[in-house]
Amino acid sequence: MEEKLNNIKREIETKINEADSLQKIEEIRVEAFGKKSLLANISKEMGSLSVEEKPKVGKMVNEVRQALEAMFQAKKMELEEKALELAMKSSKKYDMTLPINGETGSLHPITMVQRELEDIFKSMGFTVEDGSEVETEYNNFEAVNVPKYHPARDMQDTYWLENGELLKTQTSAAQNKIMKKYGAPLKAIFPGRCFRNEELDASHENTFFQLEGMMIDEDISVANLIYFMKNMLSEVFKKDLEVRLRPGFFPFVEPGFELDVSCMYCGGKGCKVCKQGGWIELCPCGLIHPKVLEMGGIDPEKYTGFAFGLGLSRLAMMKYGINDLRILNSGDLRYLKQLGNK
Ligand code: FA5
Repeated sequence: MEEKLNNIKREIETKINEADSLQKIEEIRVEAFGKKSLLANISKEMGSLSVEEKPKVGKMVNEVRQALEAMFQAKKMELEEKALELAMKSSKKYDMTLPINGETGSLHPITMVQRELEDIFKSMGFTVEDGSEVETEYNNFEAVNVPKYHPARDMQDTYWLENGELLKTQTSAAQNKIMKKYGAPLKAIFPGRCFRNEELDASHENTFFQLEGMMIDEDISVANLIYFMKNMLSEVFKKDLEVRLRPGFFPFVEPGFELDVSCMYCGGKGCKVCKQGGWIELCPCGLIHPKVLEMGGIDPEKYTGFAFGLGLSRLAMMKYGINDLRILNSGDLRYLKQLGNK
């Protein structure tokens, strides 16, 4: 058996050494290692060996296979390199020695702000979660305490799919899944693209980004919420911002708030971006409704938590001094190029 194995090894080695094309080496792979190969036959023949011989021969077969596979891989790489070199030499379009003389791209302003926020929240102990863009009606509405025919649905008219699912209107759609996945205590943010059938203007798009966050633990209060929100905003804008909290209604928080930032374009005097109001609505938030915790499998008697839904597109707008949100989705490189370099 040993001699037979050595003969096979020599035979395959010679073939690998002589292979001069990628096609040839592929044929050798099938012949040498395939199901009907000589090595496979030897393995089958081992069935007739004695109990003492079997492990010895088995070890030898493995060693030969490993040595041949290493040799095969090395040869394949060598042939691939040669083929690439040849292709480059024969192609007039490619000259690897030419200096790169093209424009390089940049990240989209929303991606840049999103990444910055992710870093800020990660540094405060939050994990970053993903959510899907297509959601069930249950996750988008019911699981956040917005049952069928609730008037809060009117503000979030969306695009429905034929299978009854929808394009998510809010990142809150991921709350239930995340609570069920991790339970309490929990500290997570989940950015994502949202869709609404909206009347478009300088601060409303039908496709926009939000970044949602949740913190659930024992004794979480509004003070924790304010602390994290202020910290995050002053990190993003590198200065202390004027913010205001006013009562806001969302069926999934109780109490609920609207966190507004003073308009950066007009300094609070009133312009088309802030709809003459002097403030930009940026981040609705509140303490998570006990019913929402319960639907997420978390005991509301033991745990409380806060949630916020930051308008990421609007934040990018403010950070980069864009006065019309629609620019972000326009794909207009004249704007995006300038913003990418900021
Ligand atoms: C919500 O979507 C709630 N899910 C937020 C929330 C989460 C509240 C957790 C409480 C707790 P709202 O519809 O207000 O709330 O949207 C949140 C933010 O998304 C807004 O403040 C705004 O900045 C942004 N936003 C909403 N609609 C649009 C739009 N059409 N275009 C651009 N940004 C939008």
